[in-house]
Amino acid sequence: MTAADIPTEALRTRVAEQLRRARDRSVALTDAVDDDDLVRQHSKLMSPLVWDLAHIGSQEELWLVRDVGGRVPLRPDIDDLYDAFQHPRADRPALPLLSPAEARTYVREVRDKAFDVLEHSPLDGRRLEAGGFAFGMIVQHEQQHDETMLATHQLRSGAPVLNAPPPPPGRPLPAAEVLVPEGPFTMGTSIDAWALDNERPAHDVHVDAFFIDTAPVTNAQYLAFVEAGGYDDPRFWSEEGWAYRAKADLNAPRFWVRDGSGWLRNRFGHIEPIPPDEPVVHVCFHEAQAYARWAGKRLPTEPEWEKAARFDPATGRSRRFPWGDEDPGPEHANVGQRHLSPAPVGAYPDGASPLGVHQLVGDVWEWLDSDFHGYPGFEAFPYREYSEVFFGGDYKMLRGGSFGTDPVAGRATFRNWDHPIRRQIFAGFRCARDASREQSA
Ligand code: AVJ
Ligand code: FE
Repeated sequence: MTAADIPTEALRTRVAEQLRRARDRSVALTDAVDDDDLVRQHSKLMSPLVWDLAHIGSQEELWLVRDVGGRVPLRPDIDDLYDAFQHPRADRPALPLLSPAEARTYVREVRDKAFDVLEHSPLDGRRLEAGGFAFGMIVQHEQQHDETMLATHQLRSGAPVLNAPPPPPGRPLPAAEVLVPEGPFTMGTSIDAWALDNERPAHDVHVDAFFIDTAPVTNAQYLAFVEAGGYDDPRFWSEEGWAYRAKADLNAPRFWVRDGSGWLRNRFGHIEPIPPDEPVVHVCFHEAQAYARWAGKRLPTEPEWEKAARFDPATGRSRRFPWGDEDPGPEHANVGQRHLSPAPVGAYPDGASPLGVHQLVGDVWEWLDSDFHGYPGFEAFPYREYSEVFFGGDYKMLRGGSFGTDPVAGRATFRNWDHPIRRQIFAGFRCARDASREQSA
């Protein structure tokens, strides 16, 4: 949806639906475990689930109830506890957090007020309200934390508690890679009403011709790298990657479990065979880069990825999604936690880009060889701590969303970033290579 095109009452209905959908997911992710599991830290990398829940409410109170609504604060006393910049994740379990029951009551009370604010907002006028931006931002914030909570579930030990049907079957793809022609394309957006500050403004970027894989690297392909001794050969690793590989003793993707001479995986508590045709997931940037070098390729850059995902050579336009401008249906992409794993390669022929690149959106976030910076003309909005404070930091870009990313935060302009050593996120990658030699030949 480009919310700007929608009449106000339809937009209000749309916002309400999106708020409800996000909350249903947050409730499902937190009701799936007992109170003890909600307050426990399952990994130093993650917050206790009950922190995420109350933090979702806290951001909603800040932006919708107080700022948009101009209402009196519900709980000004807890602002600091749920400010992500005040307390690193590792410290959060020791804070005097709201109990699970208190957190549930709090997010419900905030939501009741937010719905009242929605009823009265013109969804127009000031920039925060135009096109329902603040509501869209808060929906995306909740869905992003839901994906984070899903990653916490993956880190949790004990019996499985989440269920979903398996993804659709894969199919052979006509080609392993395609040529993306040289030339400019429009990167980012200035018209998508719910696009966040770091996706703006739209601007032309020249991209040299390059080849990009039509699918993400699969478990079978990655296993070949593991078995070929890729983890033991410094030629394939950057200096920084090699040092981290040694320090963290990396030898396979996270959640792969040794089984005699082979491997199984732990997926949300299920120990199971590793499906060969699914995109590999839970690798860090350094592992992705080492694989690409071993394969004689490289990771795409962020402009390359976005051009492959959005550029329509027939019209020269950039699309919202690889398949067009409409939001993903179940035939387009593996998103929204409909399934609890990536789908095998070729499972979404209707989701391919005009150039024939598959599964750019959904399945796994894709590591890219680009750092996080603002686009030319970037303006922090509505707060510097969403994007700007991370510019120039030790981050690599990720694009396309995973099986755990809701489509509301999964458009092809959406930018994600993380430290190059992180493996708990649902991240994989695809490879690219220069086309310059072929072009001039
Ligand atoms: C955009 C996914 C990197 O989780 O750190 C959540 C999203 N920002 N609350 C994160 C976010 C504030 C952010 N990422
Ligand atoms: Fe947050």
